[in-house]
Amino acid sequence: MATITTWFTLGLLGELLGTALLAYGYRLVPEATRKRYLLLVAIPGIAIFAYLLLVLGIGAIDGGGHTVYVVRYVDWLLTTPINVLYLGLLANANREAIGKLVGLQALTIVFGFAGAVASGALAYALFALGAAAFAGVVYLLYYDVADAAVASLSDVEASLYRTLRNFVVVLWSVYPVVWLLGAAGVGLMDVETASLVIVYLDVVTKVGFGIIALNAWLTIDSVTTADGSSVAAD
Ligand code: RET
Repeated sequence: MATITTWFTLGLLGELLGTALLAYGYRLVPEATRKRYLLLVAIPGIAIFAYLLLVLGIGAIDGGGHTVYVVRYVDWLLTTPINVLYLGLLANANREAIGKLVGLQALTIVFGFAGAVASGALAYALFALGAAAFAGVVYLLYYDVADAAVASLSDVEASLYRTLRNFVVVLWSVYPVVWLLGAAGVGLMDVETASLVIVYLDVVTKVGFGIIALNAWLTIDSVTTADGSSVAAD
């Protein structure tokens, strides 16, 4: 029978393959966007370590009657701010907007973790704070940062911004639902099912985000190379 370790092993393989694929793409994207592209490789790259620890059975603690996977939160604390940082940089948003975006996303994860180890009403209060911080992230991505994208980017690049932004908002919104249904919340979803869903989402959100960007840069590069104009720099 498949156990939780099976899901973690699949997650590890997914993140390994994804990182290798995205690393290969580094030499294919336009030179001016390469530095920023490294962020996309780092996102699944960091998760390799998190999944390695999970497979080895390291990084889980008891959160008052249920298991809390600390490494998972550490992974998210590092990678989700990097992910929104990439969106902010892509949109040429100002420092203030990028700072808020990264800070609020980090707070989302910190509050979610605190809620997972707390119990009773406090757990839900902390969850609500995390949800409020995440609402701030979504707001910025749809308004301030989106406005910056429209004002500074070509149509194809602004369209890439919107695709990546929608991908993030839709898929990331499943995480708080799993938190609520899982052991940290009402407990309708057992730990194994929640882990399966999260492993699947982790690989799709991290690797999928990078592949969409890679694919878009390859297209943008071939189009602009063909007509002789250049792509916006870093
Ligand atoms: C928590 C609980 C508190 C409220 C909210 C949450 C959102 C978590 C998110 C996680 C995204 C993780 C990703 C991982 C990729 O590997 C912390 C569950 C809103 C958005 C993208």
